[in-house]
Amino acid sequence: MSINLANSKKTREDKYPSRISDKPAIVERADPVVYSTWKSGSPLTQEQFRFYDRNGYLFLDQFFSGEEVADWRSELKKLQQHYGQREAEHVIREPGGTEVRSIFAVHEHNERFKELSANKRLTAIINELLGSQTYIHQSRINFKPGFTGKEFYWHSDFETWHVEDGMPSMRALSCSIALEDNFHFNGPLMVVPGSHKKFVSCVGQTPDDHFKQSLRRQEYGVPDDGSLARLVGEGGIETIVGGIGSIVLFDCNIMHGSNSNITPLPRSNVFMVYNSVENALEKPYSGQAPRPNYIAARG
Ligand code: 6CS
Ligand code: FE
Repeated sequence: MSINLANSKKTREDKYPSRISDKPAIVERADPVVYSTWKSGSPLTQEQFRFYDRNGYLFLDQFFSGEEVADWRSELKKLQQHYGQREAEHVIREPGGTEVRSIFAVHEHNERFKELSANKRLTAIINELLGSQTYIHQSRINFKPGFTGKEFYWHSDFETWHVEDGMPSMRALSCSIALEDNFHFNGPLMVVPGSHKKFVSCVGQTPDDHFKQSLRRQEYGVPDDGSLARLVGEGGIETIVGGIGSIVLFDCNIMHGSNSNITPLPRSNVFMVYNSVENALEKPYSGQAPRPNYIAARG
């Protein structure tokens, strides 16, 4: 169902058209999931490698030690304190509230998180899965504070990164690192295993400056009920729970979301998004202006 977009000199093929029709559609993924073949000596076991390819995510318990995480946890508290009273464009507040929901570009503004983004044990795994060197497309802390942390509705990150940031292919992944315990009851990440192999073309037209709304509560670029029900019917729903220091790698196109947190226990995670250097952002497929650099890094 790909369509050709006329732009400047040459037409550009859009393998994943979305938000161009009032009818949803589901198309097959046209890109590999993993971009290399497993060999002994890989930082992942063959079983882990296969699990990620098949399911679109991989949970690694206690990947970072308590000492490694201690620094990031104290940075987290300092940032939450600092921006509790101060506005900044890369700081997003909860919908209908003032609590800090997300802080973007932490790999740029904070030395400790910059080091984390370049962690060798982590990037060795990620570069193998993506089959190339990688760079940070986006980083953020999602605080999901106790009592007030609102949901992140179901979505494919790639649908947004393709339409609004011009990411050409599915050759990116997110790494979420638990900086607080992620229990089954305080709004942990939920994924639909296997959904990364299907692209849901969403309905509706992207509003201008959509990110000013979508990062608080996303209403465009989200799947229709029928498509979501079909994906869940095929793959079910897995809830990713894990203690501080555990990580989950998830493919750019896996359908995921998380519920509101009505417990006293915050579910604060730091997310690093790695994009292949072979998959640099182009012009947004929506035809609109690119989103700011703190959301989508452009070289
Ligand atoms: O628009 C984005 O890039 C962000 N939105 C969501 C819901 N997940 C990915 C990313 O943080
Ligand atoms: Fe997301």
